[in-house]
Amino acid sequence: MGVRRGALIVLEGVDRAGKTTQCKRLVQALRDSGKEAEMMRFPDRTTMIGQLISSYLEKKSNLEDHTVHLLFSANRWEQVPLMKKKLEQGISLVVDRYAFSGVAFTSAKPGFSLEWCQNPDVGLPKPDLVMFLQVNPAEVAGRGGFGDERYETSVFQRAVQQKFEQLIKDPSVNWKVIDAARSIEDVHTEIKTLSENAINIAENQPIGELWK
Ligand code: ADP
Ligand code: FDM
Repeated sequence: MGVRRGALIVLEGVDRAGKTTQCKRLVQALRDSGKEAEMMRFPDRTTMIGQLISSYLEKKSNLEDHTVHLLFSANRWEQVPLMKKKLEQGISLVVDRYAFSGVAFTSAKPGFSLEWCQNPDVGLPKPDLVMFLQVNPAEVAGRGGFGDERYETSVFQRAVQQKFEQLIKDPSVNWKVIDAARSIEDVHTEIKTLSENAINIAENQPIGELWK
């Protein structure tokens, strides 16, 4: 009997929704219950492509909008061999942002259709579960202000939020909307339960292909 594969679990949501906090808590909880789990995040700023993206986000360089979109996608594709290897070894991956951020952020810019934005990510490993941490901007104002990076303005974040709301309607993706305005602990409890279910289901299924 082969090793049961791990699950690909993604957390999405706007700035300060609690994605990073919850990814870390989830990995710890899964490990505590004897499951193998690792955290990943996109963009992965450590690679050569990631460094181009990081410099763009820090406003140290400018990149044409289509170009940077394709770099974000390439930054996911370059991790695919490693992701598949880990999943096949039985390690569940908990991922802070994925292709959905890619589409929501670029399509919030003028002149970009959802379809054009999705195309470069078609065929990526399909998440077994995507949790959207739902908050309204007024509720998270107390979690601190915006930083200085590109995209960190309330006007742009509202446009991004609307694009996420369109993406969530896609029934080909296993979306779960989480009320992320609750305490860290309450949000964690729900995320952990959903993730454990997804891990149990995924272990008997092949890895899917996103948007295909
Ligand atoms: P994101 O990764 O979505 O930008 P973070 O996890 O970095 O969000 O959280 C942003 C800030 O809000 C951090 O200071 C974090 O401690 C705090 N925070 C996260 N979740 C909650 C919550 N449920 N309630 C209150 N504060 C939170
Ligand atoms: N972002 C992230 C994109 O525009 N496209 C993508 O494909 C991804 C994964 O980059 F503003 C944006 C979203 C956010 C920034 O910030 C990354 P964090 O703080 O590293 O998540």
